[in-house]
Amino acid sequence: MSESIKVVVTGAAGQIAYSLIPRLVDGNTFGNKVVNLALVEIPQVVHKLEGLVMELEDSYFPKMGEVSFTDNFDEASKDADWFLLVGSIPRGIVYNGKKIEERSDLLSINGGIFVEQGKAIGKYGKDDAKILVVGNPANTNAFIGKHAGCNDDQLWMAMTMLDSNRAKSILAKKTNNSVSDIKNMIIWGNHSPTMYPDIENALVSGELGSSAINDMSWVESEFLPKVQQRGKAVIDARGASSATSAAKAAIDTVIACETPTEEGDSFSAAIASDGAYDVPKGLICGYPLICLDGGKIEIKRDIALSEFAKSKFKLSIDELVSEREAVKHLMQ
Ligand code: NAX
Repeated sequence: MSESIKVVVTGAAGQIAYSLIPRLVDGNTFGNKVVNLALVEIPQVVHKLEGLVMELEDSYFPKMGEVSFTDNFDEASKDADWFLLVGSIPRGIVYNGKKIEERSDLLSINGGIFVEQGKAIGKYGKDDAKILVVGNPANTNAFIGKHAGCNDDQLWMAMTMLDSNRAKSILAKKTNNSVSDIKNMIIWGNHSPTMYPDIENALVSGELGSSAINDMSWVESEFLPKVQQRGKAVIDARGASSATSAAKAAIDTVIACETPTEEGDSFSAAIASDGAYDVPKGLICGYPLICLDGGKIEIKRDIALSEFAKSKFKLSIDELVSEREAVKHLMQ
C-alpha cells in the first residue's frame, strides 16, 4: 500500500485554490503518495466546496484519498503534514462595516486570523508539518502564525516562489534561454513591491547573472520594477489577481521542499531568520533555501551580496520590521 499524506488548504473556494487543489492530487506533486485533503473556508461560503468536491471526484485522480471540507480549522488541522494557507481577507472589501483599504487594517485583520490558525497548527498539526502562507501580507501572516503556533519543529514559510518564477521568465527571455536554464533565482525580503530579486547571483546556463547581463541600468530600470510590479500588472490586465501562476508557484514550493536541491541551485521562500544575512531574528524573510537529503530545509549561506543588492534588501527588511511593529499587539 502506498504512503499517505494529509494536506490542509484554506481559501479553498477562492480562485488560486481552484487551480491549486487538482494539482495536489494529480500524482505529480507528492509522487506515489495518496493525498488526503482537508479544505477550509469561512462559514459564509463553505457550502460551495461541495461543488468542488464533486468536480474532484468526477476528475478521477487515482492518488486522491479522502476529501473533507469544513469551516472548522481546528478539526481540519488534525495530523496534517502540509498546510497551504491561501485564505485571507483581501484589500477593498467591507469587513465588519468598514472598507479595508489601509495596509495596517489588512495586517491586523489577517493577523487575527493567523493567530487562531497558528495555535491550531501548533497543537493539532504533525510536529514535522510544513506550512506555506500564500494569503497576503504573506510574510507577516506567517510571522504571526509561527509565533502563535509555539512549535519550533514545524516549518513556517511565506510564498515568494511566484516572484522567483516571474524573475526567471524575464531573465530567460532577455538572454534567449529556457526558464529551466535559470537557477538560484533568489528573492530577498518581503513578498511586496520592496522584494529584491537577485539577478547578480542567478545562474544563466551556469554563468553568473552579473556577467551574463552586465547591464545594471537595465536591471534597475526594467528588471526590478517589472518583477516587483508584476502582480499589479496582472490585476490591471485581467481584472483579478494572479491565480494559475500563484497555484503553480505553491506547487513548485511544495515540490522543492520534498526534493533534494541540486548542487548550485536554491529555491525561494521566506522563512524565519536566525540572523542570517544580518536580518533581525524571527522576521519571516525571503531567502535562498535548499532541501537536504531527508527533507530538512536550510538557508543557503554562501551568497555574496553586492552593495547595490544590500541597499535594496535593506528596504525590504525595514518594511518587514515596520509590519512587525504594526502587529505587535497580536504577539502575546
Ligand atoms: P480569493 O478572494 O479568490 O479567495 C480567497 C478565499 O479565502 C475566499 O474564498 C475567502 O472566503 C477565503 N478566506 C478568507 N478568510 C479565510 C479564513 N479565515 N479561513 C479560510 N478561508 C478564508 O483570493 P485568491 O485570488 O485565491 O488569493 C488568495 C490570497 O493569495 C490573497 O491574499 C492574495 O493577495 C494572495 N496572493 C499571494 C501571492 C503570493 O505570491 N504570496 C500571489 C497571488 C495572490 O495575490
